[in-house]
Amino acid sequence: MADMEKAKAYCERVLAEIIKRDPDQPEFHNTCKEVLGTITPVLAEHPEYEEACLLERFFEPERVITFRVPWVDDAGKVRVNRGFRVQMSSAIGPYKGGLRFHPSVNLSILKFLATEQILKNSLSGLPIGGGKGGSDFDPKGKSDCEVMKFCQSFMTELSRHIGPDVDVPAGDIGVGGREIGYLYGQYKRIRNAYEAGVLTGKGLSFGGSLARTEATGYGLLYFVECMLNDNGIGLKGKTVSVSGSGNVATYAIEKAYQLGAKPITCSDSNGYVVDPEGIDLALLKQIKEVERGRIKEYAERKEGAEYHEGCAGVWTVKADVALPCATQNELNLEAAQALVANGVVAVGEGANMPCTLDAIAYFQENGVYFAPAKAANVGGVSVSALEMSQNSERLSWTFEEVDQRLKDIMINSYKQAKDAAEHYGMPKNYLAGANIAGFQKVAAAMFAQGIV
Ligand code: NDP
Ligand code: 2IT
Repeated sequence: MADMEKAKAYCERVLAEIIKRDPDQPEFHNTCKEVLGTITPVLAEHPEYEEACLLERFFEPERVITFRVPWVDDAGKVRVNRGFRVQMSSAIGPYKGGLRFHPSVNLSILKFLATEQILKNSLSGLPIGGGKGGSDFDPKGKSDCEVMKFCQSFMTELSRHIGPDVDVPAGDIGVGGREIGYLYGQYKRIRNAYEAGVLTGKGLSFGGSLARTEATGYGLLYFVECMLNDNGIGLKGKTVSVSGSGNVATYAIEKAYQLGAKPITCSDSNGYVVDPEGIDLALLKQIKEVERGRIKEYAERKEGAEYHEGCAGVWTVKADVALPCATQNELNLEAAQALVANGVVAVGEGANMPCTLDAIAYFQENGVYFAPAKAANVGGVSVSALEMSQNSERLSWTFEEVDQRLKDIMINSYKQAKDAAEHYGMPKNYLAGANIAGFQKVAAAMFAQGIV
């Protein structure tokens, strides 16, 4: 008991210090609060961690790089963006995590994502540390040539800081196959070497892995199915509301169908679509992946589908399972109340921290099964790590082999979250379980490696 009180005081002190030191980083504070609110039992078992300032080191990035990204647009005008890479933790492997290109990108968001990535990567069971990067560049409305020029300038600087055994970026919001291709081309040109393992999410003809495109969305559904089966509910026949219409949302919808559920919504930052017949996946892919259009066009082209302005409204649609797959803080307390009032049984986070802390608490208080991002969306980075393995052995595995490994990883992620939650007396609190299981491994590695 005394140990628990001491551990709690340690967590509170560290959180207060983080907020005082960087008062203008609300997203990062949110992550720190969420993690520190759940890992006290581990710290109570390991009083030596406090003496080693383990938490102070865990939440302080090993290195943060920010840089200028100048480029010239199609009209000949010079543009200047800001580039970042947060190398958060190399305790259990090289820094690993995506790049986000979105006007909202700043240090607070990237530190939150990099911290989540440490614990997520630990839960993957694969040897990867935590990192995240990106830029406030907005790919929307830019020509392919402009995107290429931006990517080349971004990589010209980033290339000094990454490598197959150092730091391995991949995609995230605004960074997909097109961007990774341009980034890889420039890296290869600068290094004059074919170091395929420096980036993941590459095209299949130059070292990409089968099933990486599908991995995050598929993995989310494997996790949610496993959680529902384990609780005697099942996924078959359930209606599913999905937000977003990018990489994660699209393949979550695809796998939901394959597992016998019916996805009825999707969205973008302008609004959302409801299709009571079930989302037409071919039409969605045509609009978003081929034409790079807006989700509004879906309702214009599909009879029976409705479009509504304002993306948050998607959570007012009645569904059995809700899968937020767009961005952080997209599902707040009000949305959680609407979902619960409509009888939602489970929520699975495809995006990183899409639910606010009060929304999560509301789900848990109301008996909604809650699958937290760091355990439920680990499929993407896991197949990235499998891509690194294939690059190292200079071989390509079949889709079936990668997909089977992905399934095993997701089931293992669920088990780790479940077992840790049970072990520490918080059954079904998969968020606490995921934080604890992810943290234990990283903390043990940090402690064993001394004060670095
Ligand atoms: P994409 O760029 O492919 O798609 C993002 C989607 O989210 C788009 O529909 C976009 O709409 C919407 N969106 C973005 N920002 C906002 C916003 N501020 N408000 C409302 N909607 C928004 O990205 P991904 O699908 O790759 O990523 C989605 C989420 O999943 C992110 O949180 C990401 O960190 C997370 N994730 C991604 C992984 C991956 O492998 N790609 C792995 C694990 C997690 P619009 O076009 O209008 O911007
Ligand atoms: O948030 C994430 O896990 C990702 N964007 C994927 C990172 C990766 O390295 O594949």
